[in-house]
Amino acid sequence: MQLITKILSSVYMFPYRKSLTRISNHANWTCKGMQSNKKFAGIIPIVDYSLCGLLTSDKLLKQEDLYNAGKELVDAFSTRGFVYLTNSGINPKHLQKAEKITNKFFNLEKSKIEQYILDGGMEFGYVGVGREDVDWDNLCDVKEAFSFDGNSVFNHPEKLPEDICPGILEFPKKFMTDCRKLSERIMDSLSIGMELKEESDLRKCHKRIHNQGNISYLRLNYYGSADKNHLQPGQIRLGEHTDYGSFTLLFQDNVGGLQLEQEGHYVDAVPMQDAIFIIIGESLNLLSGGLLKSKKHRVMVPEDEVRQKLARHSYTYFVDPDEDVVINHQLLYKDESKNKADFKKLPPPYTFKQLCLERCAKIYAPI
Ligand SMILES: O=C(O)CCC(=O)C(=O)O
Ligand SMILES: [Fe+2]
Repeated sequence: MQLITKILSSVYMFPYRKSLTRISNHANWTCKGMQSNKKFAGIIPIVDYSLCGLLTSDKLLKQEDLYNAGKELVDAFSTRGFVYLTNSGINPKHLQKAEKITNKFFNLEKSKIEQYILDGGMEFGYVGVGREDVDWDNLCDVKEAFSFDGNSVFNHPEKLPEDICPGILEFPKKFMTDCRKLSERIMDSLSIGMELKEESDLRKCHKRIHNQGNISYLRLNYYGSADKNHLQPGQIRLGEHTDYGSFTLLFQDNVGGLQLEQEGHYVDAVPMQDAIFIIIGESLNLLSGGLLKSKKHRVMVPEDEVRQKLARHSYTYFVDPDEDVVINHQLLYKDESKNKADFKKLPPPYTFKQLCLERCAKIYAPI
């Protein structure tokens, strides 16, 4: 009890965790009945990516290591749909910068922020409370966000709110470059781990990341203090949804609230120090012929009164296929028997762009 009080008071005193210190490190949790060499944080499989992460140069990267990590990732994504990736090599400084910029930007006067409102698409601009909702039948989600797509950050820096938030132009360049590089390594691991035919290599579906024709984007999510937002009973921070791209790299702070659907129930995704939470999106679920699972998730307000007072930050890097990729035609496996679809009877091609347009129409209220 004393320990819990101590932990909570340290979180309260440092509302946003100086060095992204999470509540505790769960790396050594194992689930009963699981093979002992598999590690879990609660229900989330942990994959150690040290041999393939960004600290390993392209030159030193070994196919064998990509294969081994790929097998572990495929095992986790095909059973659970998500993992905690440790030792990714993402520079912790990016997260410290993201924290500073997030605190600065979302505490500016609303009239300033609203000049940068998201207008068309989903990949660039500010979204305030009540503008975006994954489920309009229930109370609105209590969150704000700012999204940066690579095309804006790298090719149209004039679009960024540097005038009201100095530093917001530079930091996403480095962070997104690392996220892209890591994502490409993950794609290579998955292609090898899934034993895809060479022509179906996942990188071929993601050739234009950070350029026109691919909207992969970084999003700063800010869930304001629950007591200041006067939440109504039953109101939550982010409603139940699945992501719709290929996969999402999620960096969450130590406030908690993320929950994952598992066999009809929601289970807490307890924050894990220095790990990236990765979840499969609908497009990769389709492209893999259903092998990699795309799971529902949501963000709740913590029940604990101390934590409710904390603003929660998370940073999501959505890895999306190129807009013209047909997502409802399965990629080809080396093992012909896994290529289940009868290619003569395939449904009409449905591109990622079509999926995005449909989702945008559903989740955004008109300005
Ligand atoms: O903030 C979080 O932890 C989850 C965010 C999320 O699921 C999303 O933006 O799609
Ligand atoms: Fe999500």
